[in-house]
Amino acid sequence: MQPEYHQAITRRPGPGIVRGLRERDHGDPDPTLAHDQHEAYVSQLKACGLDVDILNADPALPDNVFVEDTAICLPDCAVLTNPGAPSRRGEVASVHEALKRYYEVIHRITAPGTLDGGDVLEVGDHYFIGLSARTNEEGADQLIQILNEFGLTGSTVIFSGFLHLKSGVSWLGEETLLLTEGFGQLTAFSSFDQIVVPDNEAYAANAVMINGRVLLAAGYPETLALVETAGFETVTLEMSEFHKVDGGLSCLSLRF
Ligand code: CIR
Repeated sequence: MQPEYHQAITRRPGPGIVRGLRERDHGDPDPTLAHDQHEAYVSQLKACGLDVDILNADPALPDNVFVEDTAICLPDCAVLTNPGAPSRRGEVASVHEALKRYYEVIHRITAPGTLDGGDVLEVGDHYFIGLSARTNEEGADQLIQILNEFGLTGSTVIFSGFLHLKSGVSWLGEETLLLTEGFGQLTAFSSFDQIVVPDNEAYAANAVMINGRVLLAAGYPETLALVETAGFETVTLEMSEFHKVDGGLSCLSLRF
């Protein structure tokens, strides 16, 4: 199955990005460079045929550029998340306002359930939900119930070593996953065609496939070669400033 996307929602990075959450310190992101990298990202979304709704940054919410974590966009309904990091819960309200422009039906994950969009991997009609420091069983169960209401299915995946499930695995359409070696060994992904990124390029496992084109982080030549050899059209984007606060390509947009 090859989905068709028409719309994206993104949010400009603000000066607050310097205070973004991170698991390890690689230095603060430079807001000006982050702004330029984000503009290039938005241009690519447009080049892939998407209309892009760009929300303004809220300086009080350091991580709000990572809109992917605040909602799951299904074909017939959107689901607002309850992000696992308390400092990120304030991001949901403005994404809700934006989603009302596109969805009549909007559901919500509620406490004690927590769920980050970065833990939800769409593979056609099935959604893999990573259980992480941000997404708990209760949040995953609530999402699976909503998926089932709309004729879709979901299942949980236990993993370690990454912030979010999609930090280590991306769906490239049909039966193909781009993923780290460790994720490739998870039973959930054993039946897929796997493009395995080398360990020293693990960050490149977070990619975005939009309408036949694969967006990859720049600076990971072996992964780029593997994806191209598998027959995909690719585009690379500089992601250095988002990487410093644990963000990848998928985190920067909601696509539907
Ligand atoms: C956070 O820790 O929540 C942000 N600094 C990074 C979020 C990245 N989002 C994603 O992987 N979906």
